Amino acid sequence: MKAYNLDDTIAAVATPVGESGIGIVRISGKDALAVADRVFRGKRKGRVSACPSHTLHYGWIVEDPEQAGPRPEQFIDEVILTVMRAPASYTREDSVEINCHGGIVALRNVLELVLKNGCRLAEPGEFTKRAFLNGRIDLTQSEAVLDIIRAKTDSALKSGARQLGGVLSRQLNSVRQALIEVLAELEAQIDFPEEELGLFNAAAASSKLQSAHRRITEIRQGVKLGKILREGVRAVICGKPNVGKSSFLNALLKEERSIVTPIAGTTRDTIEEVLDIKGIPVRIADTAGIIEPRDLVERKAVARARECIADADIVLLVLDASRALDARDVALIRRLRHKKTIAVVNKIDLARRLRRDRLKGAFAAVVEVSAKKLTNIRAVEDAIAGLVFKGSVPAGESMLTVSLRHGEDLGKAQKFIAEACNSVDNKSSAAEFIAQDIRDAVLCIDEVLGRRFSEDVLERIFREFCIGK
Ligand SMILES: Nc1nc2c(ncn2[C@@H]2O[C@H](COP(=O)(O)OP(=O)(O)OP(=O)(O)O)[C@@H](O)[C@H]2O)c(=O)[nH]1
Ligand SMILES: [Mg+2]
Repeated sequence: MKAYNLDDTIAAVATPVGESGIGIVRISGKDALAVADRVFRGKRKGRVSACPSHTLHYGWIVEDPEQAGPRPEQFIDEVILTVMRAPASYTREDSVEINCHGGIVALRNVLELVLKNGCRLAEPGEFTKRAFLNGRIDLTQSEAVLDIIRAKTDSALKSGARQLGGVLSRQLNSVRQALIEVLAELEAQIDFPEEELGLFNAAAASSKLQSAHRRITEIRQGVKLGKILREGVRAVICGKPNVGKSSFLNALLKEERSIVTPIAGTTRDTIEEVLDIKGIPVRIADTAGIIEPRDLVERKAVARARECIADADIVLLVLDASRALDARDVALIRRLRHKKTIAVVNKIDLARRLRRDRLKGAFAAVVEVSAKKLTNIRAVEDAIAGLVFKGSVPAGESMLTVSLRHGEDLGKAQKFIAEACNSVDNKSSAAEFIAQDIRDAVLCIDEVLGRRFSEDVLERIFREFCIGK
């Protein structure tokens, strides 16, 4: 395992590049306050390093603050500087945040000056990595930071915040604790087999193991949900030309995103947008309705539409209520029979020719709408959410953004627990083997919490972060 270097002082711009009111240069490490002394000239006399923790200081970033009376042209930026002393900071190290003006040049110059005065440029996620290595948060909480940054809907944000708040850590720690208790009893029995201490109560152990298994099942259910909240579901709108696919996308988006005309074959390429449907980020694509491509562009559009349908979690097949189903509709319906498909029967404001009974049994749901008059669009959203969650997003304990990594480790932990439980119930293996299974289960849980970690795993997690976080 690599020895993680926590001895140097890191710095980075923590805000996005571009013009903004404020931009922040963040510094963390044992020299953070000394570095601040070397670049900051406060309005009030005195060094930053002599200031108490959690104080704000107004002043200027200058090349050489010690020099008597630097001229204004030597001033780099007018700033507010925040001092946070270890351990009461994000990283648990001495930290300084410099609130500069948010221009690219101002920020770059301040950062360069800070780097020249004893800092190293931070790697992506290094501030959060330090928070983890210094023991302020565990690995699940570190990952939650990323979930919060990336959240695209309120539910995703809430879920990330719960995980950062330690809900998942507490649940896992309590399962871990229960396993350790059983393990201790088993080990006592292994160490003192002759003594009738009555230390190992098989029934009690079995019930503890079962309960641990059950609790991990609940946590794992959050895996699927968490993945949905983070990555969203993919939906695709397809159907024959001119049935109103683009109109329907616009109705869902409540804006004119896709071009709508009475001419068949208007949409010649796939258009993708993200919608928030009851907290689920839904990536939705409008496809070209072309069936017989006339040129290369249209041939490519058809290929793209097919790919989109193949990748989609949910297909929205738009049908025209004012026309009877024809062979092409039937062929499309047949092609979609392996997908989760919602039939969106559009143009119900017109005289009806499409027979309802022809659609029976072929779809996960059938919803009748008018994209033009915006009738019943909500019902489609309900149907989508229904397919994803079989109800709306629950806001309960289980709603945690458990990543795929956790899913795998927790699955392994469960296998070991089941094995151990089985052996206890059937008295089928020696105490040593049962103890080993429980130890392995604990190791898997430790992996998720980051009590044990490999450089690889850390690398993978923090690589996803932006610089400055
Ligand atoms: N009456 C009525 N007309 C509609 C409705 N939805 C769409 N239309 C009309 O149908 C025509 C085609 O609409 P589009 O949304 O471009 O259809 P599309 O399926 O995207 O067509 P392509 O991109 O060519 O495949 C336009 O003239 C729309 O105004 C509806 O609910 N009622
Ligand atoms: Mg279209």
